[in-house]
Amino acid sequence: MQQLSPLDQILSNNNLDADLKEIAGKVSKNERISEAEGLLLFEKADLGFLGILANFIREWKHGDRTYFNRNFHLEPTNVCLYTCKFCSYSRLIKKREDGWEYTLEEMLDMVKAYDGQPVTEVHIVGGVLPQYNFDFYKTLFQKIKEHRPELHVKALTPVEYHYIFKKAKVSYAEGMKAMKEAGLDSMPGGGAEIFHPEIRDEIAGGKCTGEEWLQIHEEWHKLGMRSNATMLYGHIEKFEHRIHHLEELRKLQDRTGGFQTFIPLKFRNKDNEMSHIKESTVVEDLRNYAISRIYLDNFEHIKAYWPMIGRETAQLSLNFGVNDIDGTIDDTTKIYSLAGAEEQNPAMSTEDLVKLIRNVKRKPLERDTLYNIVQDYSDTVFESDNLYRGYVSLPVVNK
Ligand code: V47
Ligand code: SF4
Repeated sequence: MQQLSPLDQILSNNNLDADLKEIAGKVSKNERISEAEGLLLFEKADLGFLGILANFIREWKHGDRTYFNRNFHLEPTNVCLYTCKFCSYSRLIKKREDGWEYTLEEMLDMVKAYDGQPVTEVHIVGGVLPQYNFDFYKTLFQKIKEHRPELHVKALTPVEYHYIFKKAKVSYAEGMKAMKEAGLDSMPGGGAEIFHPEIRDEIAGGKCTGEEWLQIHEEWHKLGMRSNATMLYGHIEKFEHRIHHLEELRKLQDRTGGFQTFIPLKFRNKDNEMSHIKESTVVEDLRNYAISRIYLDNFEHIKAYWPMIGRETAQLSLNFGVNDIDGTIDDTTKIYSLAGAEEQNPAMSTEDLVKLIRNVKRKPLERDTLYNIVQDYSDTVFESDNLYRGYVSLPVVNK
């Protein structure tokens, strides 16, 4: 007798609630679920059920393929005008001398430090300060491209763009066009937090609104360019705010198709103004990945940011809708380690990453930022593997 797939078992389970069964039916037919159904999943679906649905979609879209990239981070400054309550940087504006504010030359030197290394992307993100204005960033992008044209520049978020365009008195459309001409290749997903003003005003008041974040991405997509999206969850928001956030992203993606990847970001509570809030559990993190995968039917990729959640949860997430685990970054990023992320010096070699993926029976593929395959590591043998392969003719040392 043929064995039923996990999803077929759900569909033939007479004890399952009718509303959950209906959602499973929709997933099996590749149909979109509604906002009310998304909320229902958050409120009552258990981890096992969600994992089966999300993994069905993951494997239907990507099979076992699991992507990572080789990138490095540049953070111009860790001082910021804004005071987002979840951010472990924001206090530093009062103690500016404790932070760093790199010059253009210093930043270019940091890029040059990677010369000859097989990185394909630089991810630039940091605090907002007046000296990092429209002209500064245009020049930075131009100079990086002059130095290393093939390096993909994934830089800044609508938080910075909104601020610098306003100061330079240019529209979002003009501003994004100028950034593209200067060498910007794509936009990372940061600054999204939670779009709903009820929550955003409370935790990230003063910076661009949710609507403005979406408008800037829309202008960027209209230029034929790609970007990512994030959601900061697990603090004071309710499930309905998460669904509102996902719905806004899904609507924009229907209009433009410009998003590549959705990255849920788990709130970490160390050393910020929300330290009293308990962090979400691993079960809740996995549920959130799975529901994101189910809800965002028009997003190709769901990414787990391993420095934030740790290596083991990243491995688990590959069964809950995730098909990308970001890059082999090094300790040039401090945003998360300052906030108490799992990884204090988040460096993972390509070998570590490949083995992490292979150990859970998935297929590791190095990609570039736009998901072109750079290398398939399914069968790669690493130098260190040979150490265990029986070079037994080592000289025997007599004591
Ligand atoms: O917008 C800040 C978040 C984001 C905390 O696009 C925090 O490939 C949790 O967007 N706890 C920036 N999160 C990082 C980001 C990102 C990361 C990796 C890949 C990509 C991509 C984008 O970090 C901020 C904010 O939401 N953040 N503080 C904290 N305490
Ligand atoms: Fe500034 Fe970004 Fe931190 Fe907010 S999250 S305080 S905008 S660095």
